[in-house]
Amino acid sequence: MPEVELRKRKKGQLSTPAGSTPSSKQQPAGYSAVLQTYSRLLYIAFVLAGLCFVYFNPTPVINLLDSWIGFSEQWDPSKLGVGTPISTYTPADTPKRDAVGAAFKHAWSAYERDAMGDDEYHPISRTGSNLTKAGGIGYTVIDSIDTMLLMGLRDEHARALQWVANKMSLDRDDNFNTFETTIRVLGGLLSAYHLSSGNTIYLEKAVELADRLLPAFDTPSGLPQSTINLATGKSIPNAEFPGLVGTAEVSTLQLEFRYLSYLTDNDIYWRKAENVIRVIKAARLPHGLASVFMNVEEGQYALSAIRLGSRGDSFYEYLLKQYLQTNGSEAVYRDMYDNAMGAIHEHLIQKTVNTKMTYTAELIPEQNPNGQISWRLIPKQDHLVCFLGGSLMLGATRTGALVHPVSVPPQEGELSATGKRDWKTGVELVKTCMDTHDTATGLSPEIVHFRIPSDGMSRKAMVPSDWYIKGARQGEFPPYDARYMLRPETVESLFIAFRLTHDVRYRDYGWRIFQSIEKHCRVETGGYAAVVNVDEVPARLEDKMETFMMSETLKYLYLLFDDSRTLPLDQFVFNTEAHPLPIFNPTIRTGFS
Ligand code: DMJ
Repeated sequence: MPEVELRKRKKGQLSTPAGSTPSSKQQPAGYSAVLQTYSRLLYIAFVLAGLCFVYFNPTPVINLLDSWIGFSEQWDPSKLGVGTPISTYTPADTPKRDAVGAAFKHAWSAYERDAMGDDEYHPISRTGSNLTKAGGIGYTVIDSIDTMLLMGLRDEHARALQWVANKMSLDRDDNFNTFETTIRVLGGLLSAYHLSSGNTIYLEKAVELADRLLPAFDTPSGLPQSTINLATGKSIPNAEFPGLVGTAEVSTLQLEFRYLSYLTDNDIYWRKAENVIRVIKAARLPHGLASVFMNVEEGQYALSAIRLGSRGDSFYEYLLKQYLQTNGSEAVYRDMYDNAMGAIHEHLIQKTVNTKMTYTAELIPEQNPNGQISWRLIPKQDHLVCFLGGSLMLGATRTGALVHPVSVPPQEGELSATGKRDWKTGVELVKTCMDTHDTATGLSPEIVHFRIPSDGMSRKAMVPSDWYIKGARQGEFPPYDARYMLRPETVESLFIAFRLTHDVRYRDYGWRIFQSIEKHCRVETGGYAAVVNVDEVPARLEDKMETFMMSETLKYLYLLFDDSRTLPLDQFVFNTEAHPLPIFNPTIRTGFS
């Protein structure tokens, strides 16, 4: 029927078209007026009844409004997981998982073609480079092996294994970053060892590397130096920050060293790594937070920023993961973690002014002329902080659980008060991290600033209104903050959130990010590159594919879409570079409390 006719018919309300009911034809002339009066009265009665209901029952209505706007303080598991039904298993979304697998192949095959064995890859110039002049240590190869094993890429793995067996050398006479070498190479070797069902080449290399790293711990405090010469064992003080070491850097070696001790029955790695946490625990700041620098001589905190981003992030991540790694058997990590999460909630968690986005601020120390210190809150969040949403949710189901295991998603009564607090904050932080993908490319920037009432910025000028990329100006070269360097933290949290809720919303978010990466970061000749400005289309690319693209970003995306029984979170703990290590019952008595 033509649309015009339809419209006509709606207008002439009681004009009866052919084929309408006979009764309507026989209605008296004043009938429509009476009907209208009745409808109005009925409408007024409804409104009055509604107002009375709100007046006498304000709470459910406010809660409904709150949760609709997103501010709810109520525990509402149905809001946090898709399912009312509790499920322990979700099948793979095979097409999406395989698309991620194809992306990994696109990245790996380009690297293998152009730069096999080099530490880093530059996909636009199709070249490789090494971290030092002394030659590569397998940074990219080792960081990628467990992803190949996970994806079942047998041929690629066979060639990578051959490279490790025949060409990999750690006898490199130059300075290597202790932390980066541990998380990428040692972590990668240990995970490859486990996932390859115990290929001894990986374990031998892991032992060799750990032995070469050990001299870094020979400092007065026991905190490891930032860099170490892998050939001579000479550890080099930090040139940029003399006498200092990054807190996250010294406290993010423990999963790897401890697991190596477990595998080899050699306590030395465990003792050295554990001692670092002992020193940090003793140096505790009164508010329970960690500054980002420590003094390597005395093992005390140096006056420096407190943040969950660079140099702070994985300190908090590894407190929880050390507790998980040994099956909850070391209460000291649980206590330190709970203490830190309490302090984070007290001092760092903030809400934005307009849309109440949850974020973590940074504290910057300021000294007045009398030497007094005060702390200034900066509404700035690194992309790195996006690990925290998933981590808080995971922590809530372990240190904040009243039953084991908790349901998927957790139900009312299964979490303690702090568990509920952490879960809720975790869910909100994941949401915030997703919201910061609202850019021209759909990718999130390296650093985000949030609106605060005193910033003097016009609300109208803000798009989106509650966060912005500082220093970004039309027509000028984009600031560092505006880049997306293929970082994994948001998809890491999405993977954990999905596993703990089975909420398809997290898969949808992940798919959106993956599509943006494909659209803007993919280099047609092979590989993926960093984007210089997430708010510029077409995107300008930087000639670098970070190794964590293959070790973390694509692995977490793959796992997000894979069968939820792959690498279950109650059997594996992921190191900070996404290398899964099995949870075990410790054979070493530590006495650390
Ligand atoms: C990775 O190397 C590790 O996750 C590390 O902890 C910090 N972040 C990068 C990736 O963004």
